[in-house]
Amino acid sequence: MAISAVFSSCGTAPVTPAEELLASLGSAVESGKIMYGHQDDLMYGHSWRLGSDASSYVRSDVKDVCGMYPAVYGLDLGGIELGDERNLDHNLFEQMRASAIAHYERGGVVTFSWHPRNPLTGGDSWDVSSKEVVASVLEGGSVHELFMEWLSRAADYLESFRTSDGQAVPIIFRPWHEHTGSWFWWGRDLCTVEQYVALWKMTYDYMAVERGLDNIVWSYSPGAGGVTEEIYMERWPGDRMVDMIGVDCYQYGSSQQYADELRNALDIMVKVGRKRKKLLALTETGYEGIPDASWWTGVLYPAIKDYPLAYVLTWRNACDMEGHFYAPWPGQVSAEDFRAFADMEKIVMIR
Ligand code: BMA
Repeated sequence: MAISAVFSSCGTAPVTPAEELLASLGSAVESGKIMYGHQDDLMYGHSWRLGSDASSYVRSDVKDVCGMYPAVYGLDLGGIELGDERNLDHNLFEQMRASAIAHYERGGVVTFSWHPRNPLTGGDSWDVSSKEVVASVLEGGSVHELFMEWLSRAADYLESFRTSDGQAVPIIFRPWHEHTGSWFWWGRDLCTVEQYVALWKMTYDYMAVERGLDNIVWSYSPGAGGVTEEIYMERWPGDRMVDMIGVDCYQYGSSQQYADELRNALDIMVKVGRKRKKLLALTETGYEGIPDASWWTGVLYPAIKDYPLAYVLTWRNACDMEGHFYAPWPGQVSAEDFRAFADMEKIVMIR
């Protein structure tokens, strides 16, 4: 199913680029569509990486398999905070921007996660050696000034996404994700509820209010593991600072375990989304290495099809890590099944 038919009408009268995106996502959800997304799709694939000459951004493992691009293109800001030329997965920031604009101009949607360094220890996002990190970036903390500089670099970058005629590209931004787990420095055991909420508020106030970035759709995405409605909402930043809600959920064990965990999370999101009037998405998912040849139509699709999801995004196809991929490539065991998934009436891809 190709996207053009879906994105023709907007419900209310949106004013900002972010509101326009929310309105079109909302009408797609109302018509029962779910967009398919893939992280880093245009940057590299299972056995290739963009060179310096790749100006047209046409290569994609997903397209090589089914002839269509994912409708949602995920990217990560990690590294922007230090002004790096490349992000944590070796993508040139400049190429990320150019490919995201190309994707938007094809009719697609762009989303960013952020795995920033640890501002207190100098380690990475996964450095959980100190429980003082969130406290230290908040106002009055020892690295507050440094962290505000990090936020300003991220804001500069997100602000720079413009089409050739100067139109701002809307971006679904998903900061401080999987915070119900404790593997990132902003995770559940690493800061208090108040500190997490203050971190979100500081990020939002700086980017949305002080800098006035009106192209950002704010997305909240806890992890699925052991989540209850109470845990899902424990660190809720507030209705004003969240536009969409999601969940990150991967298959590690059996398909049944995955489907159960996913449905549990999606049921919670349906309740929360209804109450707070927020759109829903499966913000990260996948089965590493996709060893199940019918995973797409046999496991993922049945688990999501009855939920009003704006999109489902599978994680990246690393070209430099053996077996670390979440979308098929030509010849991969689930490629044929993925084609059937991509052709489903409900599933939205772009050409
Ligand atoms: C993780 C892995 C890492 C990667 C990180 C950020 O899930 O894929 O290799 O660096 O996401 O993209």
